[in-house]
Amino acid sequence: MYHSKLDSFPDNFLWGAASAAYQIEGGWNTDGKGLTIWDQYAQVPGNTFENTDGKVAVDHYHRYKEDVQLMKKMGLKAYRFSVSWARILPDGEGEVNEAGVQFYEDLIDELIENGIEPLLTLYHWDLPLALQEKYQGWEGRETVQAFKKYCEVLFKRFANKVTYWITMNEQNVFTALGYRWQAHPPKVSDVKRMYQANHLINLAHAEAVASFREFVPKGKIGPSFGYGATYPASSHPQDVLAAENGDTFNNRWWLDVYCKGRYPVFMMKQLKKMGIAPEVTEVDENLLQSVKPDFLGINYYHGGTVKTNQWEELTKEAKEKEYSSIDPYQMAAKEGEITIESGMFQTIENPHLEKTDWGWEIDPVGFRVALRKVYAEYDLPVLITENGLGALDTLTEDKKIHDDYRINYLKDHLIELQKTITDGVEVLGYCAWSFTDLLSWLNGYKKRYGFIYIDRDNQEERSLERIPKDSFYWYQKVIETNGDNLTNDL
Ligand code: BGP
Repeated sequence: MYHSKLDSFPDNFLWGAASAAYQIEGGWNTDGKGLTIWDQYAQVPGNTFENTDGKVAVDHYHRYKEDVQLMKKMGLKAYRFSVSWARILPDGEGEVNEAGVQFYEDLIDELIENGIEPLLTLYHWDLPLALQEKYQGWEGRETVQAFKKYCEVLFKRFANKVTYWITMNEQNVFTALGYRWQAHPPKVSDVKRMYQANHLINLAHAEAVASFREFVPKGKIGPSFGYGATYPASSHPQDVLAAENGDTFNNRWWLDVYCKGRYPVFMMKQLKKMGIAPEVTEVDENLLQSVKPDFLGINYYHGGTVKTNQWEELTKEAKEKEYSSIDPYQMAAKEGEITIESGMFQTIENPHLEKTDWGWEIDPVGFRVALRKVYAEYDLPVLITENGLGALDTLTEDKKIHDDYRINYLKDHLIELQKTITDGVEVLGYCAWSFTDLLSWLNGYKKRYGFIYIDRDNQEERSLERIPKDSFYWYQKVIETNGDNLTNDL
């Protein structure tokens, strides 16, 4: 749709920025905090980039007041952060650690006093280590109950202070990296276990939403999903079908469960045939169907492009060669590795898109495509819970960071967001990733996302001084004008 004039951003639009506990807090064993799976994982040489860890991170735990003052200076309307479960329940399920709860209460109070809406994420990947050891983490149903207990501690304590709550951060990402690609704890490579753990995480999400209705009746809750649209490589019907499969595999497998309370039929049937489908009881089904989120949190970095699946091609080849029997499984095994995707789609590069220094496609229009798709399909307001550019920043001698590349990235995405709002999508707010520089899970401290530079690198903590970048002042202006300045110079 072409719009000659764009609608303004809504008056109460939540202009925000985001973070996650492990990536900023530090204080890894301070004030009674228990260990998390990341505390342990990062200690094993070779697991993380240059063995970076979050022991000190950017020391937000001790400097949160200074950070909130910078948020205020920037004019931020909302701040998304996550709570570290092991600060609240050090062993994941037992005694409450009052000092941990108090830390978040102080942070929340500080935000509110400075006119900033807290957006609280319940789970951003730092599972208490004790639960991993006792119950095999998300593979044990006990962990679902522990999560419910943890959530209820926070619901009861902050019901009157926090309106917006996020259950799981990027469930699609952390399950794949943890149980398939061996890049996150628990460093497993087993897709059957991945789908089973993922199912239990769905139950944990649903339990949290159900309790939320009881304890925080006036609040709003939803997941944060790592979402991107799936493009077909061409208009060839096989590519279009592949894109359907890709979308189901990458997105609907989670979004349908969150929003419709059931798994998508085609994918479930496919996983059953492969013997890797999760075991779903009737009680589970009822629980999943009994809850619905209030909004969809969307983390948008990029989508993907796919072409027709490998077996389709191999079968065609076999027919052409007039093989008597066609067994694509065996043929594929001969040609290379069989994956879950083999029979559904093949991912390819998109020749129309530029990439970041880390090879992530840059696709602002895809942001609009993605938001339009989820809004049309699930009929829920969307909250952008992450979007941003990871880059190598240079500190000049006069202590400045001229990050025009980040400004351009954010600006392009925000203009597309404004078009999306003009199209008719209900968007509650936008949280740039991230407020300050922080620890990238797999890329250390040099991949910087923040509006505020932190003086530290992979090996050295240095002064941890906070230095606003050019993008800080640019975003300040965006917020001040409620986004009206974005299209001024178009
Ligand atoms: C998302 C995570 C964030 C953050 C971001 C950037 O997947 O929710 O926690 O890490 O991606 O990713 P990276 O640090 O790998 O560049």
